[in-house]
Amino acid sequence: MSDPTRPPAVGVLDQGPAITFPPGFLWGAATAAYQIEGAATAGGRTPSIWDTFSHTEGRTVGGHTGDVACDHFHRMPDDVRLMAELGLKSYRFSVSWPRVQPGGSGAANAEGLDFYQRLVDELLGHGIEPWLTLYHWDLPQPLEDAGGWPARDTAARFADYAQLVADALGDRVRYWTTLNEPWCSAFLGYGSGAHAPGRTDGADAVRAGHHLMLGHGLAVQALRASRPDAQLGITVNLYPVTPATDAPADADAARRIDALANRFFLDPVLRGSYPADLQADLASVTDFGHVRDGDLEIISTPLDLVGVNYYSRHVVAAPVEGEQPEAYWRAPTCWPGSEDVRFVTRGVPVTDMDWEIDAPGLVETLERVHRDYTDLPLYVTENGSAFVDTVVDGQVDDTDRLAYFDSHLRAAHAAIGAGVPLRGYFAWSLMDNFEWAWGYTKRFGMVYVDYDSQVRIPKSSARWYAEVIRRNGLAAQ
Ligand code: IFM
Repeated sequence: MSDPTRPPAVGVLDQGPAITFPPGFLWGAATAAYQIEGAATAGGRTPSIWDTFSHTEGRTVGGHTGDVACDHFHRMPDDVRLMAELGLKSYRFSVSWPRVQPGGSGAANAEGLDFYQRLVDELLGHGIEPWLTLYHWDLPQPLEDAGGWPARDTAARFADYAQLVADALGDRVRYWTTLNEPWCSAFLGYGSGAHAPGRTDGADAVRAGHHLMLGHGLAVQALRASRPDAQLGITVNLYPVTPATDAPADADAARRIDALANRFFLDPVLRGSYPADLQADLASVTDFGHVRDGDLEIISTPLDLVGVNYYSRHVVAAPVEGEQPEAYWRAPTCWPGSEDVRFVTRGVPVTDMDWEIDAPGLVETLERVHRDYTDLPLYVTENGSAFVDTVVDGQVDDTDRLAYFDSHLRAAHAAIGAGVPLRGYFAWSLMDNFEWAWGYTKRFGMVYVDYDSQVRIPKSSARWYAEVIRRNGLAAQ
């Protein structure tokens, strides 16, 4: 239930008229394998870095792990029925690499693949378009033991894995995302250590980012060769980065964080080069000697679409002696070479993650990608919010989350009006799930999950979203 003392979660964009999205707009919801599947040892699945990390004391809140999660592995047909009841046009899920290729190399695991074959068939049987993400952070542990993403060979392993999945599912899956949020894999996984594998080395984070993108490019080439009709893309998490004041030093702080958070990935993938200012900023961290001739051509292999995950904005300021950023994802070690930049809180309403609610930032982000980088179709592949939910009489009235969705969908519509070729929107998330280092303490779902009984309860936001899909738009407020 919403906290009546908290200021309303919307109000940053005008609320109001009924709006209609273009015909064929792809309405969906997203999840990720380790966050919902559970069944961590079923059918030959071996540990990923997230199994190891979550089983290491002190890494996740309450020592929570994805061992059981939402038990989606065993409840998949019911979960797909629920998606159909909500009227989803598409479902974005990720494949667990260690389930389909235990250990991260060698032959496919037929039992693991069978789960995704059944999932895809079930979706298609309900008229729901499957949208497959190959990598949502669950690197097989043996590949981490061999060096992880900072090691170049991991990129080649990823391309082999992509081929193996394409061989099994390419006849039925049209939409493919290679990586989900490579910034998180690289900079939370190897920089701040807040995510698996929990390493804390700025140069490794930069190398990891490069090899993730190299793996992406190699995977796109493999998929394109075997499935010419597939719609191929990558999903990046983007933030508008705003200086706290007009001071030139704050503007420079914003430039630096924008380079690390956004342009680090957008420029190589969509322009085939690293930004010169980023390389200069990182001079004390790395000489980019890990970038070999030809890498950037592979990384910028043409795509069919770009996925954007949007949650919030960064407001930053020049360093002040002795002040430290607080939240884990803003921790200095996330930002190699720019550790001293301050992240400023503006006092606007926040979600349960303490992320500022900023719907206009979605318009800015989409417009920027379209204006500065590409004419390709864009999709919001994740957008959503964590709030504290309470079950009252078997119902969850999540008005804050509903308002968040409403304001961001109005922003998405405004972006389309401004000429952005936005073709779809995926709510994060279909159901409550394992929120990484936060374990089960943060709920992002439109569907409430009782982790003891595994009962699912569609929240008010789910019923509201079903109506949005039905009318292909929003009713007047
Ligand atoms: O839960 C995550 C998801 O796995 C990736 N994008 C952000 C979500 C909320 O933190």
